[in-house]
Amino acid sequence: MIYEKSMKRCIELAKKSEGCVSPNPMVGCVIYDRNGNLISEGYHKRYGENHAERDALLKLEPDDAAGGTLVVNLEPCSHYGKTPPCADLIIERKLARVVTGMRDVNPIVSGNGIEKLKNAGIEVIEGVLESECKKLNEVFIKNMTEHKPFIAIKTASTLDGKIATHNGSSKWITSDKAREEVKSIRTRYDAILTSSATVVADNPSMIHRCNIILDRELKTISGYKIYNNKRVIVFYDEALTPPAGRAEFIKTPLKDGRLNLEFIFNKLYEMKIMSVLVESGGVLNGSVLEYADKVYHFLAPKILGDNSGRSCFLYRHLDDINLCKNFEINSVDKFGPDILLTYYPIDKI
Ligand code: AOF
Ligand code: ZN
Repeated sequence: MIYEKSMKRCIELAKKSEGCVSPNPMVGCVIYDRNGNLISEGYHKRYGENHAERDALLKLEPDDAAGGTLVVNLEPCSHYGKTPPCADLIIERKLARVVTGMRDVNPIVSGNGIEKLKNAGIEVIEGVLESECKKLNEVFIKNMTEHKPFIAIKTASTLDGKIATHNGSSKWITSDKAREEVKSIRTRYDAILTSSATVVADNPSMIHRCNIILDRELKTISGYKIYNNKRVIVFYDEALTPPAGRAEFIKTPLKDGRLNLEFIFNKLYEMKIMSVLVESGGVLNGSVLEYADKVYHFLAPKILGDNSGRSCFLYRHLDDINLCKNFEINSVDKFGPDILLTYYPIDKI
């Protein structure tokens, strides 16, 4: 397919905005003139700013793109939002052809942008590198279709799935290179979520613009490094009185003696926190697994072999191997001596 290379470039451009456009999708755009020469590129840089198509078109003189082709990873919008509709500008600039990666899942756009272009006599080619385009905007798709935040889990274990010895010794399982990659993964998410147990055991900094602590009994107040971050949200048992402090304390109902995760994720969505990276121990990882959309699993080429070592997912007792939760491996990458597996659940617990 001749537009695949251009779509790859759109995805590359879109990724430049990783961590900056939430709750909007990441979008990149390239434009060719009537002779097939690349004449402009653009992307949606920041929430509230120009969409990718507008960014690319406004770099050109009004007639430059006439008769040309515009390639974009998402259906051009048809609505008046923070900016006028991209579809209108494309029509005004007299493009002959528009190539898209996926339909917009936002119900106010979905299909309308394509229809507007077709009604104006523009040729539309849809679905180029569709699965890559959908992966790129997996957070946006989850948000728009389910009205919930996208939940990812990051864990780092030995080959035998251990994250610490029986007495909690865990520093460091993976290499510097793997830990650098963790920092880059964090920037893609609106918030990092951890448990009071991890804060108390490891006193991590987890430097981020928004940190969430699940702290039923309010054990972690101040002093811990995580509280030095820009924004800290603490979910705690609604029966307790919150301490004074600069964190945002949120009263939370319990379910089976634990903080109710469903309530927490709904609350986070209300607070416009569209994606969450969970970085914690096996117990919270196990509880979150039911809600998880994706797992980043670093594996160090080591075996702990201790039968009371702590595992990365700890939440049940089973006798039948057929009851395993199943996943689909998405990618395998190497960071120094370690590998990073990313995988997606393919069934419910
Ligand atoms: C595009 N190109 O680059 C983006 C699109 O709040 P607004 O006005 O920025 O509108 C956000 C909606 O516009 C968003 O939910 C999605 O449907 C679409 N985003 N569309 O054609 C872009 N970022
Ligand atoms: Zn738009």
